[in-house]
Amino acid sequence: MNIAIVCYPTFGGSGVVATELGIALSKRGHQVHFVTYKQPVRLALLNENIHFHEVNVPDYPLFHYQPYELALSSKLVTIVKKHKIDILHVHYAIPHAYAGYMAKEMLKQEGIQVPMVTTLHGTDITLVGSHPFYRPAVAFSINNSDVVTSVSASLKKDTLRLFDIKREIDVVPNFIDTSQVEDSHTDCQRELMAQPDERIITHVSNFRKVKRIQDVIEVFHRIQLEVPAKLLMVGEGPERAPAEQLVKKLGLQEKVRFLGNSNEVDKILCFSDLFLLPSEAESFGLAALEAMVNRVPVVSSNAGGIPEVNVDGVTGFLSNVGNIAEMALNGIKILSDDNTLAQFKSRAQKEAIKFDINHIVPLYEELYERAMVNV
Ligand code: GMT
Repeated sequence: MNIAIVCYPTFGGSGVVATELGIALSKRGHQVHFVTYKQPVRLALLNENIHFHEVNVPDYPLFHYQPYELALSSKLVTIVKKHKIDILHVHYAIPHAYAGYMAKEMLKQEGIQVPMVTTLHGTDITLVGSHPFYRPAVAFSINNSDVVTSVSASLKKDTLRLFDIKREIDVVPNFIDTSQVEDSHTDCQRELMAQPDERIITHVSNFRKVKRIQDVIEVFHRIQLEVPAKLLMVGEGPERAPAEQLVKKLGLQEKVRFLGNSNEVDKILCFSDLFLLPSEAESFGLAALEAMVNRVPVVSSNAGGIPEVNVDGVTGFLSNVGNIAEMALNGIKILSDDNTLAQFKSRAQKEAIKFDINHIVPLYEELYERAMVNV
């Protein structure tokens, strides 16, 4: 198949899922065309099956806001025609599903039918998409996609609750490439980060408010009073500066390291003992899954789709959003003896393997076939 994937190219979860999916599809012999404003961060190499098309929005004095959707839909029209695209797969409803729909309609005028699969990721529904400024356009583009998927059952429920949806939504969970993890474990350099008697606790995110970064610091503060530990904060975003201030206020500067964005998260997770994810909302929690496949148990909130990934008492623990006292106690429970930690580590990885890429990618291929038959 010739597949066009529209996504954000950034470190955010939806971009990572879209990129990994495209790479996996290309390995299965499909021609994959990424269409976005910058080469996706996880797309290291292009090859004969992977192509990248940059969307440019030239500036013009009249534009207060640059018309990205317009440029994207025009680009899609050109690419569909030039590369005989069989399917458009848009990740994150805003504005991709809307631009994809416009491209489909323009192509229809020329007698070209191209089906569109829309994958809902989370904040496009729960945080941004349901805002009255966007809701009608988001509902319209969901209702007018040929196939719609959500990354968890919880997100499907939220979509049906927040929008007037008149169509089926298929749940296709996020996935992980377990083969890559085994490779990265060959050079695990724990000694660079902590003393032998210290546990390593990690958080990875884009440091937005929804991630409750202050809770990460507060939970760590309580854990390290009982168990010698270091905290590694991976990522960048608006909540980094307030988090650094809190670290200072609590006198934790020697124990907390901010590492910024990283393309080598697996190498950090390979020496981590615990992952913290206290998010306010999380449709799936890809970061938790990435931790688990690297044998890192997860102490998290029970928001959204996290319980579909982190199994309470098995791969880690779940608490209500904001219950930092309980999260800290759960962390201490996991970390305080080697046997318990080893059990959680092994169960975390076992559970994560259920989300292996080889189980999930064929589900998307089936949906592409279905969309192509029904268009
Ligand atoms: O919140 C983020 O980290 C970014 C955001 C995105 O769409 O780029 O993530 C959402 O999609 C991820 C991939 O499907 C999910 O794993 C995240 O749970 C989801 N984030 C939220 O719902 C807050």
